[in-house]
Amino acid sequence: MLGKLSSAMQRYISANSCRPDVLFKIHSTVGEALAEHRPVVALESTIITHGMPYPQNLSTAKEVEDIVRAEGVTPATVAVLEGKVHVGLSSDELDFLARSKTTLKVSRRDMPYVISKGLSGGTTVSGTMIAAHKVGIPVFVTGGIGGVHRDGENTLDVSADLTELGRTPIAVVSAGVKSILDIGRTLELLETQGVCVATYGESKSFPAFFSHKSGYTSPYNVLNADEAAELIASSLSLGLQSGVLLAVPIPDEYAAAGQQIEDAIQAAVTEARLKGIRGRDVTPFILHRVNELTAGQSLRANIALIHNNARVGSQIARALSKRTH
Ligand code: PSU
Ligand code: MN
Repeated sequence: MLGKLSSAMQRYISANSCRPDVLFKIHSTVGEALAEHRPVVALESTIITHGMPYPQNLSTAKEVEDIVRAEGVTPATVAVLEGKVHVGLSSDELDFLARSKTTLKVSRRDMPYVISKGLSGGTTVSGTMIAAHKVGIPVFVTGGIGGVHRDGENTLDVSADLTELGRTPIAVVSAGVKSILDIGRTLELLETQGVCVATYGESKSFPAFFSHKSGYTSPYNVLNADEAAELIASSLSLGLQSGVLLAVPIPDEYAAAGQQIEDAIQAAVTEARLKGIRGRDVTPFILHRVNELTAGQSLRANIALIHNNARVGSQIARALSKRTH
């Protein structure tokens, strides 16, 4: 009986796993680009649903897609809509995500529930990496990844983004790690997970999202898109099954307001603790409070660095596509 059940289950799983028509909806522009081996960049959507306020979330999502297109690359924003993983969104779908107040934050652990219930949500870095990998997009651009939270050694609040980077072969382009997190411990855990971390540019200094320097260094640096592509190609050829993290420093002109943002982060982290904010709500709460406390300065810097990451990530995707096809 058990044998029968499990073989039926096996058939069910293999029939449904990754069937684009059942679990995935790939936008035609993305499907065509992939079929023709043209470069594609994956983009996340928790930043839209939980990372930025309306309407800047919507304008930023559209600007980022436009930047990617202007680089000759196809954008593939990932989200779960009514229980299907969408890879590439229409303008109406972006609009829905940006305005909705009920969408969930979808990380690896949330995927089964959200899909089984036909719900909708923005995918985090970990959720987006899973989708990008299933459909064959090797490069993914975001603002900042999750990490080990401050006091994480006691709370064990460690983002699933870090373990995802350890188990899914995707190159994530980000501006490093926000100093709402414990950057030193985050880098330690990335090492344990076998994630190849490199700063993009001439310095090995590991950027802290709003500033070039976190006080920590990356093990490596890559000078340009070609070197980054070479690094990613090597990781893929080795079949390591782990990810690569490329940390792109924020453009100089936006890196100024460091201390004010740092003070706001300190206040927001303390407030989150006093209010007993836990689990998936911690990061959105802190992002929201830091934006309020800096009168929008953190949001402006955030938008500028995502634009920059989109440009750099697209150039990397182009260089990688040339190498592999
Ligand atoms: N950091 C930001 N903006 C964001 C996020 C992180 O500056 O929007 C989002 C990303 O989607 C990231 C997620 O994957 O938060 C991490 O959440 P958590 O810390 O709960 O793992
Ligand atoms: Mn967490």
